[in-house]
Amino acid sequence: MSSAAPFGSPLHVGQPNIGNRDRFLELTAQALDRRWLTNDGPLVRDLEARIALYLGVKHCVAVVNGTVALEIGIRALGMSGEVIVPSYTFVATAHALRWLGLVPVFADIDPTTHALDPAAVRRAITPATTGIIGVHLWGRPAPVLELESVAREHDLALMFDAAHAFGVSSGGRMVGSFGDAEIFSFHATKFFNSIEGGAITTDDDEVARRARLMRNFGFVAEDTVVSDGTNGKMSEISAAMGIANLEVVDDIIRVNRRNHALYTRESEDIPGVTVLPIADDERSNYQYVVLMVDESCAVGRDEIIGRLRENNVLARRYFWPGCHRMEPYRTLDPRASERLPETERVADRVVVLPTGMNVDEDSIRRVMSIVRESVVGA
Ligand code: T4K
Repeated sequence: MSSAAPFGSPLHVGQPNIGNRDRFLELTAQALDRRWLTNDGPLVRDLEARIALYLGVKHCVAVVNGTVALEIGIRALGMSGEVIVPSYTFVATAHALRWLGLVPVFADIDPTTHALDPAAVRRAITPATTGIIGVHLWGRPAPVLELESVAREHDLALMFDAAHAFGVSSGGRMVGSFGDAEIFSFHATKFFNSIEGGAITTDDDEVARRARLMRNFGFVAEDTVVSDGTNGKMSEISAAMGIANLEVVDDIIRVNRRNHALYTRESEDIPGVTVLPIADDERSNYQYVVLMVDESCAVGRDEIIGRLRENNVLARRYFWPGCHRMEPYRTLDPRASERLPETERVADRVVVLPTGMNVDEDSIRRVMSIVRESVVGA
């Protein structure tokens, strides 16, 4: 236990940001009155238009969650055979490929950005490679320009998993229109949420057309099916939450940014730990506060997590141990670790701390005093 009182109720990573409750209830009542609850309803269309405008991208196709967005995006881009992905990501990135019968090929990350290392991507290309999926992990943009060059040189499709990167820019341009398509998750734990939800965004008319068809079983008319498809439809209730949250997105950024800055300041006198920095010259959502525990730190990452948990702070080890050490990938490629030294090193050092609208400055000071005591008192 820390000398400060433990938190009375658990402080979670991922507690949802709930913007304007009254607006959500008003939009939900409208949907109920209309008796139009899903399948390309007016709230979904409104949300899509607002997101496209916010991100400066031509098309936004809203879907039921980020995983289905990945699956539809992969199909809409015509990926097949092998696709290069980081292992250091949420397992959905790899699972979406495997679920569709493709082979995720894991490439190593850059230890400073935690994103795919373009040189490792080049090394992983084989004659069976058809695509690359980069991940903007923690809302920090992947090296978009370098990955676009690799994709162009080798004639590969390029998609970005932007599940963490709603409201983030790279080189002054909003994430959403890089590569051939990008996908988002609007899961409850995300910076911007629609309870469950996601989207495929693209500037490519043909990719958007395919994604729209696939979202609704390939229907173009009441009894005419023209392509493969699935049920990826977002409900009107999710869209109501999305619109209500989008209207206050800048307030959420302000709180997250304040929290990130305070965590950073509080970490400065603790030897061996650092809060992963976010570039000041770009827009960010500051949704992930990632504490890196150096090899020089007096205690290990898991001891810090353990001490936080004893005090009711439910910090997370995202995305330990890396997809390549999870099934079925571990069994399929037991030697993958040899190619992924940076992934392994980073996965062993990360602690994700609670933030969001529900986390105030006093809580942050208390969280960091628990970290301080566990390091300095060791
Ligand atoms: N790509 C990437 C890079 C992703 O990170 C994700 C999802 C995806 C793709 C796929 O998108 P989706 O298909 O999920 O839309 C969570 C989320 O389930 C997952 O959406 C997210 N990434 C991942 C990073 O985190 P878990 O296993 O940690 O979820 P869960 O439900 O345990 O929630 C985490 C914490 O949040 C809990 O400790 C408690 C808190 N929480 C959660 C919910 C749902 C709440 O306080 N209230 C809530 O309503 O995976």
